[in-house]
Amino acid sequence: MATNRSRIIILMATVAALAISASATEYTVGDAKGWAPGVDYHAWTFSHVFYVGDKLVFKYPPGKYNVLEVEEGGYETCSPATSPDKALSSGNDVVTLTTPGHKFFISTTKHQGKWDCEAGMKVLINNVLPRLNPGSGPAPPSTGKHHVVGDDKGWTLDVDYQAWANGKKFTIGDKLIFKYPEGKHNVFQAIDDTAFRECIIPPAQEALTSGHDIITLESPDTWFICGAGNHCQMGMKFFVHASEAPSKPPAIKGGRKLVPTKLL
Ligand SMILES: [Cu+2]
Repeated sequence: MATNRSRIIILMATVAALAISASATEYTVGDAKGWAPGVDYHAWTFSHVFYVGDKLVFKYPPGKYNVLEVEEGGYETCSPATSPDKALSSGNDVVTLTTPGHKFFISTTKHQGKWDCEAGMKVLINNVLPRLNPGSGPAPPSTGKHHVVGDDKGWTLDVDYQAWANGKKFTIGDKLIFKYPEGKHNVFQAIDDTAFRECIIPPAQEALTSGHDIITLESPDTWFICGAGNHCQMGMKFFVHASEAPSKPPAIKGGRKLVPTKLL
């Protein structure tokens, strides 16, 4: 009896642990390279989508560098507004992403007369997304899956996006995330199949241009094209067919700090 009960408790604990690991992901910043000068953190973040509740682990020789969350300005200029003594410096620093939006981290240390931040020890976590299934904490309601267009290749030339899209299942309410170096590409929704086929670019003000554009699928058929140069003719275009969500999802609440979801 006692054994049975303890087995059940162990089982429940295991299930709980699995549920937690499925809902939050832990990322080692820079993967095997860790937190160090000269690592391309932009490339590292590019292939990830971060959600509220995920953890970042900064690994480095203890005391050599540190980790300080800063505002965008501090990230751009490598000059923290907050006092550097708030920095983490254990060499194995874990930061939980607790709110949606952009997060900026830098090292405020200096080696051989040079700021490590200026040597590349800065990372921008672009647009942390609200968690899809509210677990612990007051996660705002959200629906649908997130799809990074082109997966780790992002939005660029020389990818067969139609093949990419054909291999996925889309539901109305899902979000597409277009990642690309700002200024190189953009994202338009073509008005119909003809405009899509003929690469008719809508008016410029309808473009999404942030380099991290998020579009919510709101209708069964959506056509996406890049309006830069002749990228559309070169194949930066795809068509998505989205099925109705099985049960009507709650309307997406306004006022959330997501990048504009749709321009029509
Ligand atoms: Cu393009």
